[in-house]
Amino acid sequence: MKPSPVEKIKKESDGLRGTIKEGLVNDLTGAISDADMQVVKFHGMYLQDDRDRRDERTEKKLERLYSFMIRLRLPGGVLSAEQWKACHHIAGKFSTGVIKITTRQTIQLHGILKSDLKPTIKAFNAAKLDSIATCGDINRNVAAASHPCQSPLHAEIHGYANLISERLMPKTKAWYEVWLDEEQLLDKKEEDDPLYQDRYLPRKFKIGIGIPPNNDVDVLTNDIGLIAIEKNGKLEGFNLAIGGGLSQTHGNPDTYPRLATVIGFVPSGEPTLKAVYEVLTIQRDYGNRSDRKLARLKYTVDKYGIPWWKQELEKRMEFSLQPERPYTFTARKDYYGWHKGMNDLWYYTVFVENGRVTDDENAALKTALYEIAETGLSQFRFTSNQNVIVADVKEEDKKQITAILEKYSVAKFTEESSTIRVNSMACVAFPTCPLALAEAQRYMPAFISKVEPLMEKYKIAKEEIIIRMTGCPNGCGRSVAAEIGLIGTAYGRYNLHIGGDREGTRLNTKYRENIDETEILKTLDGLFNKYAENRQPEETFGDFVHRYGILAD
Ligand code: SRM
Ligand code: SF4
Repeated sequence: MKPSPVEKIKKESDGLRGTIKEGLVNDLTGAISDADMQVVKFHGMYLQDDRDRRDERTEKKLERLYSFMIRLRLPGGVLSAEQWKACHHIAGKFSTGVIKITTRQTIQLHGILKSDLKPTIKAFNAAKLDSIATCGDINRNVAAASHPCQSPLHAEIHGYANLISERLMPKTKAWYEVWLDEEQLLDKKEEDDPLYQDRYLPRKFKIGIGIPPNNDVDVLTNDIGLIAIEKNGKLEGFNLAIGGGLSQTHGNPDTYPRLATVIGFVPSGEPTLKAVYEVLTIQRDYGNRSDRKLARLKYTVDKYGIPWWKQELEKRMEFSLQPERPYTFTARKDYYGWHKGMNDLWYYTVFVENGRVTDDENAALKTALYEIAETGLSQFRFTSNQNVIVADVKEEDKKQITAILEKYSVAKFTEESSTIRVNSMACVAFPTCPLALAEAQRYMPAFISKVEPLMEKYKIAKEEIIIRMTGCPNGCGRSVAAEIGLIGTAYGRYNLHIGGDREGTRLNTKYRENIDETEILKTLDGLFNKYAENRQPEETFGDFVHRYGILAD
């Protein structure tokens, strides 16, 4: 089958250099060439335009209002106070000013002009931060369980996130050459890349590490999910799960969301790293390079089947997988407010609505986090639910941090927001995402304000129902893995999905198609009524939907 055009672009990109340097100095346009658009993704950036202003620009016969989004590589999502301050200043100087925490524990800045790309990357580099391989057909930011209070394994697991990220980095030095003006290597052989070669992977690749019993990282939605197995407080190794991925395309029945399948156990240390590496080599060699809609690992897993995968993986690893070890997930959430870690340090999880760090009518969050960073008394950890943890705070410094959180209404917004709001999540969508069909993060807060009274009405306001919205079926806000998922179909219209479980081990199912807000609220009203009247003690909304046969309606 004929390779997709992106395959040619990768191969001919001269180690991901393309003609980016030339494109940067072409001031006739705010954009870059179509081929370079693909190449810069591997450097952690996307060419976008302001979709709110497309019509106005077309009318004035102007080119689209182009700018770039940059996404950082932050395995496990940790920033020091100094790095937070740097991000704050970089965001203010070169981007829209909003620091966007993503669903994979990193940050994105939007609205960066082409002429500001190099200064932005240079400023990040000065803060020891990079954006290498956070997009493109390559391993992305490695996500890991966020809450240090919850497991003695936490620090060790974060060590793995870093090790895996490093091991799966591309060998090309293009990022340093293009953005930091470093000298070109004299001997290109140093860039020989046994993993990615010159073709990289057929498609994006994601790895998450979870620590039961909290599945805050949504581990099974990743191409590779590593589930930490502990015995007497020590890490024994990981259950290895492969083939997770959430995207589907409206009207294309060959595409589907899938949770990863656990195929066995690998001991900690080198065997884990080897197993991960070889899953990538198999996907590199067997993944679909013709149809990008069918190129994710999940399709390669289903095409060849689990027995074949195990056999091929064992052959390449040169050792056998052990039988899967027992584990249970009981939650998938962030624990807001102050909690004490096993290391005697304190952690305050701040609710960041849809991951947008800014100052607004609810709280002066951006100012507060900057002031906290200035004290130098904490680190910052991002969660896969788009929140931030003010982390590693000493007992004696807690008071000072609390005062700042209170002064700027951050504590109030975190502690007094409704249960449904703090368990909600939405992807970026308009105005920057080129693939958005409907609003998500700009609409979700107002939508939640309309769901809250329904929950009050049926006295279920304390239920921790997971609700998520995405502006299209790509699933960036993991809407198909929610108890209630809204998936954009057209402007103002969504498919309503219900029945995912609270722990992240069962996807939801489409219940109503292409409905508007009035219809969504009416449907939820009916569902909440049934749930309030017929649920069993402790039964979650997602489980009730299945037991009560709602999906057959
Ligand atoms: Fe995503 C594409 C934003 C997590 C599945 N995603 C995009 C792009 C880059 C649009 C594009 O291709 O031009 C979006 C940029 C919007 C913007 O303006 O910022 C975008 N994705 C995001 C983020 C920022 C959503 C958020 O609000 O936090 C998340 C960044 C994560 C990160 O830090 O790396 C984000 N994307 C996800 C997730 C959730 C996850 O990984 O846990 C998924 C579903 C899981 C999965 O990968 O299957 C996801 N994004 C996609 C897809 C569908 C991929 C596929 O298998 O077909 C696309 C479209 C594509 O790749 O063609 C996409
Ligand atoms: Fe864009 Fe769709 Fe992802 Fe939302 S889910 S950020 S609309 S690609």
